[in-house]
Amino acid sequence: MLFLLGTYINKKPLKLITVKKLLLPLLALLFFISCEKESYSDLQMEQQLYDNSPMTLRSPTPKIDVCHYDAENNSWHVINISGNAWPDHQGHGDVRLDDRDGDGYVPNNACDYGQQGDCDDNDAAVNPGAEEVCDNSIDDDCDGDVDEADSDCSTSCVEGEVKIDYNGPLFVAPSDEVFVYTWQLAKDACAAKSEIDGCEWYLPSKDELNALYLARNVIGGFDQSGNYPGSYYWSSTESSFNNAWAQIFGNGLQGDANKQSAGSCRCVRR
Ligand SMILES: [Ca+2]
Ligand SMILES: [Ca+2]
Ligand SMILES: [Ca+2]
Ligand SMILES: [Ca+2]
Repeated sequence: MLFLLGTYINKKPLKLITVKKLLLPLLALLFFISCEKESYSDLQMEQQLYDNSPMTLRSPTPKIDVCHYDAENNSWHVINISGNAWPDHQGHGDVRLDDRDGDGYVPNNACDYGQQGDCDDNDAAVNPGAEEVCDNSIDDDCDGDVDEADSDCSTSCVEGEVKIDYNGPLFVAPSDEVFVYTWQLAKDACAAKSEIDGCEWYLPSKDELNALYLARNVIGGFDQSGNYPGSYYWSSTESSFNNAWAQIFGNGLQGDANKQSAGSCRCVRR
């Protein structure tokens, strides 16, 4: 650089304006070299610090957000602390907000922080976006209602349906289907009923049908005259290729009947 500068000075008379023109790029160059050296030495220092640092510095404890009470201002604020510091904060009644179970929801908090409402931040299956499971004694969707008390577990598919207990809850339609049917059409009638209300109705099995007969006065609406075909109820249980089981609701007798004969149909669901 100095050599080039010397050559330039020899060829032309040195004027003040020329010196200015030369001085500025020269200073810029020196500044650039100086910054480069500084950054390099910073890097070296950081590298040394990293190499000599204890394990905790190399793998820092994850930071967590906590909702912290500021007594001076009587207000709550989110502060970001080291996970190690959490035990010290517990005594302050702080609320943790780091979504421990990773389900996307944090607990309700006075800081109005994040997607709130996680009533169990140790169980990713429990949060406001979950579906209520109706038999686990847990408020899965965090709406304050557990299992059957939750309207999501409402068991009503049609008005007046009756729940009886036969190998668990068995729900019975409140009335017979409107016609008498051959066996296949009786099965179809329950399938069609499901299409209408979205509930999974089906023609009861032979044993389920007998449970209906035993509870006939609680359920109501059966033809108990004993007359064919209205008092003959189809079950879904086949006895042969051509026959299926039916039950007479006049006397409770079960017998197999030709699938082409007529009978009443009472749909059930689980
Ligand atoms: Ca959570
Ligand atoms: Ca949860
Ligand atoms: Ca539940
Ligand atoms: Ca619930």
